[in-house]
Amino acid sequence: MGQPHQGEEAGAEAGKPPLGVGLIGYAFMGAAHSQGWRTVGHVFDLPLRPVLAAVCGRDGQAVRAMADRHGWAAAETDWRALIARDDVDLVDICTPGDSHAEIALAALAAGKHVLCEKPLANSVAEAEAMTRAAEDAARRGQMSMVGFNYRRVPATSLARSMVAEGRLGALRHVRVTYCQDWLVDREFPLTWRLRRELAGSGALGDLGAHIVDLAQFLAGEPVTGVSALTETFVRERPLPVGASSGLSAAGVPDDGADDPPAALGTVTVDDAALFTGRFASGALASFEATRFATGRKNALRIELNGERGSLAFDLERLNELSYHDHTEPGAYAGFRRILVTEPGHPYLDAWWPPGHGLGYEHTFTHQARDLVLAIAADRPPLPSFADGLQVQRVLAAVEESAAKNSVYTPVPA
Ligand code: SOE
Repeated sequence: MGQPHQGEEAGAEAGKPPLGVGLIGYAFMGAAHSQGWRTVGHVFDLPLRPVLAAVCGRDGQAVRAMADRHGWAAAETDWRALIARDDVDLVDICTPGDSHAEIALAALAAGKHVLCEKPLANSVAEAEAMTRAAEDAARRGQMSMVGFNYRRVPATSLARSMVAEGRLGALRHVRVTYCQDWLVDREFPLTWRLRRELAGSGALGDLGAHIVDLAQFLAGEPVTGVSALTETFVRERPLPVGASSGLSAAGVPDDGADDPPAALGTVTVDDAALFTGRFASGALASFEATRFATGRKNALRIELNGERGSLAFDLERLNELSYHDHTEPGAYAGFRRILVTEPGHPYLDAWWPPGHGLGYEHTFTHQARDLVLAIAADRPPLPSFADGLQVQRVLAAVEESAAKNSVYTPVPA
């Protein structure tokens, strides 16, 4: 058998109908999604064969290098051209939030399936328009999903099953934190994530979106109201300068050599958000999202407390789930560690023998698997754009509450 042409797969996938993927955006999330698309067909037995058809980015040289590095068959510099390609069936949006709505609406109008990174949009209005378009498109057989990848850790999927089967009983508390520290250095430049017109918000939308979705996913119910504080600790930062930005300190085109000290720009988003919330059942929640937790690199921790027991997950111990069964006799009760690597655990049938753990990147392979299976079954995948809209409404209520000195603010249904 000759070598498969680029974009074709040998072996188990041969003969499966192709699903052409087009990726827009090629930074960290673009690389992580590429990993997922590249591996999913080799790990899971899927009814469709994902093909890395094209990747798009504004810098032609950089996107061609990324295509070569990550196995994309073609490179585009205009996202509209990517959407128009006949070999693209699914558009995967990994750009900053200010372009999510425009690209998703165009992709849905062009008859494509859509995977959109979180947060779904930079505003509730955008998220509402995207949700309407996605629900219309679903009636035409086009599927849409939001990239809340932490739902696809085997341990969090197992936790969801345990809550759904009543192992915790009536839920009383959810407490969840997502802590990073990459902004502690005042000299970190004013990149896109620190500009409201591009990112929509700061730690709140970037990290807070994850923990609101994960809390609602595990609890199985929506947050109905919040009281919030947000803060921007460092209000001015150096403008990006040098060849990579193409701008000198004075903000004019330059190769970056001999720049004077960088000019400062205003940070227009939050550095941290702390908020409490109430679930529909009356359970109480606490949330913390920060980029100033010095020493914490990507520390997501969540704990649920119910009448019959508790569950706790720590992203830094991704293959483990802590479980306390409160129905056990007191003498023997206590948190025990479930090593989530058994064949019967979510996603694990496809991977390694028990005890051989997975990592952060595998959540993107699982995300790709779940989306491909939904497309093949003509079944809307979760989390849907409507789920993304619910998160966007919580984020907006947080900002509204914080602007009114933490007054309790309902989340519109
Ligand atoms: C922030 O640095 C970030 O990259 C988030 O944007 C991702 O969603 C998260 O998974 C890792 O951290």
